[in-house]
Amino acid sequence: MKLYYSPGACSLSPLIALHEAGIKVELIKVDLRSKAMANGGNYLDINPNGFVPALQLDSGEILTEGPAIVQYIADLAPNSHIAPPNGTLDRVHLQEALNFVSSEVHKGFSPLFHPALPAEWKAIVLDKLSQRFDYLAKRLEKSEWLVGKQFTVADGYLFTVLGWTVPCGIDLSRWPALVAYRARIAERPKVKEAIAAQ
Ligand SMILES: N[C@@H](CCC(=O)N[C@@H](CS)C(=O)NCC(=O)O)C(=O)O
Repeated sequence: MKLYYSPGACSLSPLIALHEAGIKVELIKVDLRSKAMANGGNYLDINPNGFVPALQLDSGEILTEGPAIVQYIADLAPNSHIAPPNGTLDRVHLQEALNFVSSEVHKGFSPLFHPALPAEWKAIVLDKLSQRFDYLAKRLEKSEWLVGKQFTVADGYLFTVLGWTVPCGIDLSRWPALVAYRARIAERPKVKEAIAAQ
């Protein structure tokens, strides 16, 4: 399999899932501006939307959308227990968490990476993200992980996007539970490996 990725982007989330699952893949780096791939091709031929991540299976089939990709990876390695089994209510809670991280946090950050973002809009975006962080911090004060009693792919995804508080100049120390959560995940050997692999 091949994972199309860009250092620091949301593709770190499937990379964490792959390391936690013990699955080896070929990494193909993508320049998100030019859409050029490190192996010489045009990434738009892989994903016409131009965004990472994409996972290419050995059959050649391509999967896109981070929340779908991490669940596919987790199901390839059920003994890694990074997703509750399909058909359980906990699996629905995992999908709930992945969707929340995707639509409320990941895409909440996205305007902040746009250089032409007007100041008034930026203030609205930061306020909305603060509300999401308040909610997540309350949850993570009571529970170590987003779903169930152990690390799942939803934690790898939230860890990834919370990392963007640094380049976006958001002071995460306002939410000590989120600082502790990120530190807990950063200590995981497989997460360290994934970060280094980028
Ligand atoms: N809906 C996609 C969004 C992925 C996404 O936003 N990727 C960003 C990096 S974090 C990207 O590649 N942006 C470059 C672009 O959109 O051209 C998913 O959830 O996988």
